[in-house]
Amino acid sequence: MTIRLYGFWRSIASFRVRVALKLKQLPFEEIPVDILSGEQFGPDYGAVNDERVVPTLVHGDRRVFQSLAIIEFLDDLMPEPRLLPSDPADRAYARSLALVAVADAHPLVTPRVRNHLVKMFGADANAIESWAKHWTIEGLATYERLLERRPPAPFALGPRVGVADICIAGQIVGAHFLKLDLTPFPAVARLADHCFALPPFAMSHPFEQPGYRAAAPR
Ligand SMILES: N[C@@H](CCC(=O)N[C@@H](CS)C(=O)NCC(=O)O)C(=O)O
Repeated sequence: MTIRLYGFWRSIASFRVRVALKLKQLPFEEIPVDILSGEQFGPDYGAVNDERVVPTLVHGDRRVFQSLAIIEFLDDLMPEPRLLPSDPADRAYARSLALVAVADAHPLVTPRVRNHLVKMFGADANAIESWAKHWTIEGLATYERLLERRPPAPFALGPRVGVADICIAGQIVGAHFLKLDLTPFPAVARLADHCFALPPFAMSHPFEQPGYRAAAPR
């Protein structure tokens, strides 16, 4: 059954799902939704996703949104390689690590938040960049503290790559967009090196997507 992924080259949440699909070697077709031009608010995508955000994964007559829910759905669909550990405590830890980016750091730098800052408070390009850098660095600093306490070996939960690594890698992608220096976050940087050495991560990076070449990187 064909899997369709509504996503966008620049979207960190789409990156997370792309990596999961590729780790599981599930073929999929990606349908771009240009969230910078507002295509997510149009009637076509409105019929697909009521939240008006990417990604959405379509599998048969099932539509799943929210990257973490999608990744868990993929784990049920194709259990190997498992992206969430089966041990309850490890699974909770993996989800906690994932949610630092998914629920706390990443939402603050999405287009809807940036656009609202411009519209409501007159933020200019410098202010927006400084906002994005601030919250991206906060996320990286949180991960650094967490990874210092439980050092990756070599991935966050041990020898197998999983959902926590995918979400931490997404935070690194945010750092790449903003050209942030990762020197203050050595544990995060080491984990990123391990992740991006794997083709599913490297091939899913926004800078490797066809849309990146067509657009001026922001
Ligand atoms: N928590 C959601 C985040 C979804 C999200 O905010 N996606 C962004 C792209 S990374 C988006 O579509 N933004 C559109 C907007 O902000 O208007 C997930 O993990 O799927």
